[in-house]
Order: sequence, then structure tokens, then C-alpha cells
Amino acid sequence: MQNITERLLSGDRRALARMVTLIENESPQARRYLAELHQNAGRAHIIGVTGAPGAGKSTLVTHLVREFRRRERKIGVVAVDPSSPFTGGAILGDRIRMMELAGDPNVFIRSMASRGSLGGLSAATRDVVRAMDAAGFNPVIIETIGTGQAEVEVMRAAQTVLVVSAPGMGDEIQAIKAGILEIADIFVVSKADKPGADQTVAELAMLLSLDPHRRHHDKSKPYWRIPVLKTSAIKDQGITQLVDAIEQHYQYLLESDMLANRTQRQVRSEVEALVLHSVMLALKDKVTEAEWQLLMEDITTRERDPYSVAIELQKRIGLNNK
Ligand SMILES: Nc1nc2c(ncn2[C@@H]2O[C@H](COP(=O)(O)OP(=O)(O)OP(=O)(O)O)[C@@H](O)[C@H]2O)c(=O)[nH]1
Ligand SMILES: [Mg+2]
Repeated sequence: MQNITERLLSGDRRALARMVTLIENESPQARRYLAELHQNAGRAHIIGVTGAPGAGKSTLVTHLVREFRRRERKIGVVAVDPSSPFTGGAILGDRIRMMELAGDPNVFIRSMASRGSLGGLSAATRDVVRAMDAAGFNPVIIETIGTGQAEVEVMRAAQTVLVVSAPGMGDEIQAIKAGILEIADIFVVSKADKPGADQTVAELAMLLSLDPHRRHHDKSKPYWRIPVLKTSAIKDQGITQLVDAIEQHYQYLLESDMLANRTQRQVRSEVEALVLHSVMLALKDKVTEAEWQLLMEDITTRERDPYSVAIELQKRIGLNNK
């Protein structure tokens, strides 16, 4: 009997499904398998789709999957919901909608929800993407709700980020302004069959024109001009143009060295997070909750200062730096 990584690499869906479950459960085996898979990953184009609740993300993803299938690609989808539990409402609806695609052996869809920390969710998402990538899925699409910190974190795993807005969500543009502008590579105005779509496009274009990078970029280097594209799932419009833009963005990333840059930055923050996590585990091992309480009391009553307490704790896990 072959092991799980060999089966996964040969395209066995059950092995991939098992792997995803191990990752979700934060099983220690998962890391060992992922380490084995590492050299086989890194081929997939990772596409992020984010936007406010109800913006039309899942519907759009379904249409993207269909278009990529037409282009004979094998597609992985990870739908991430930071708030609801694994079988929660919205996800269930998405699952039903995506069900029609689920019978296709060249499509692999999984929903994920956070169990623990924010960092845990983005780490698990990244690992699931890596497993799909190693299994030969390309592209891998990550869908996540909203425009907050959690999503930005999850979206860091993506190479091309689509920010989806629907017409008539004026306030949402404000939210976009606040957090998402710097991570967007393509703006999508979904539900373009509805009134107000052109106004939303105009507002986004206006927002982009305020971006200083757009006006003062180095003309000699490859430059990505963030497009604003309209799509309608109902009328099946704009999807091929969107997929063209997604592919052009990937080309841009390759030609401008941005892909290598982004990947290096991601890998670095991943390794840093892994080391930090180990440090926290080591601390948990060496310092009891009761002891924490006493130490914190000492600090709040001004008997001790936080710096010397930190140094004491560092020493206990074998760190000698000041
Ligand atoms: N008119 C119109 N309605 C759409 C279109 N795309 C999606 N919708 C509707 O908008 C609603 C939300 O669509 P979803 O695709 O579930 O949106 P979502 O962003 O994934 O939602 P959450 O995952 O809950 O945040 C559904 O009722 C869809 O039928 C479209 O192109 N035109
Ligand atoms: Mg959805």
C-alpha cells in the first residue's frame, strides 16, 4: 500500500481529502506529509476572491471554475469562512451551489472554518492550497468573506486577489478604501445586470485614480494597472474577460519578478510564524497558568517590570537574548 503523499501526488482524490482533514485537525502528521509534498507544490496559480457578505463571490467562483474547465484546467477551490463553524449556514448554501461542479474529477472543492486563532486559519488555508497544488490542481481559488483583518491575512496566500463588490453597496466602497486597496489586483463589480453597476465601476475607478502608485510608477518596469471589470452570473457576461485578466496578471507577476518576490515574502512570514508558534508552545510547557497570573500581578502592581519578566521567561525556554 502506497502512503498518503504518494497517492495524493498520483491524483488520488481520497488521499487529498484525507490530507485536508488532517490539516484542519492540526494533526502533527499533516506537517510531516506537507514537508514531503513541498517539492511538488509551487506550480499552481493561487487566486483569492474576497468581498463583502453577499457580494456574489461564491457565484462568481462557480463561474470562474466553469471557465477554467473550458480552458482544460484542473481547479481547486477553498472556501474559507472565518466565523461560522464547519457545517455552518452560508457554507452549506455555497456547497449546494457548487455541488454541480463537485462531480467533475478535475474540480476539488473544500470549505474550511476557523477552529482556533486567526493565524491558525490562514496557516490551514495555505496548507490546504499547498496540498491541492501538489495534487496537480491549477489554479487554486480561495474564497473568503469580508474585508477585515482576517481576510487580508488569508488573502496573503493568494497571488492574484479579486475584490468583489456588488452595485448599490456604497458604504462598502469606504470599507474597501480602508483595508483592501493594497491587496487588490483586480476589482470585480458583480451582478452587473442590476442597476447601479456603472456607478460602482466609476466609484472604484475614482478610488484607483487616487492611488499614488498609479500615477508615479517607474515607466521602464512592467506595471500592473488594476482593472475594474463587470460580471453578471445571471447573464453569463464578463467571465471570459475576467479569466483573461487573471491570466494576464499571472503573466505580469512572472515577468516582473513579483511572483518570486511575493513568494519569498510569504515563505518568510510562514517560517517566522512557525518558529513563533514553537516558542509559544515551549512557553506553555514551562510556565503554568497560575505562574502567569502571579507574574502579571507583579507587573500590574509595579513590583516588577514587563522587560525583566520577559527576559526571565525567555531564559526558561533557553533564549539568552536580551
Ligand atoms: N442579479 C444577480 N444576482 C447575483 C449574481 N451573482 C450572485 N447573485 C445573487 O447574490 C446573492 C449572493 O450570492 P453569493 O454568490 O452567495 O455571494 P457571496 O459573496 O458568496 O456570499 P457570502 O459567501 O454569504 O458572503 C445570491 O442570492 C445570488 O443569487 C449576479 O450576477 N446577478
Ligand atoms: Mg460565498
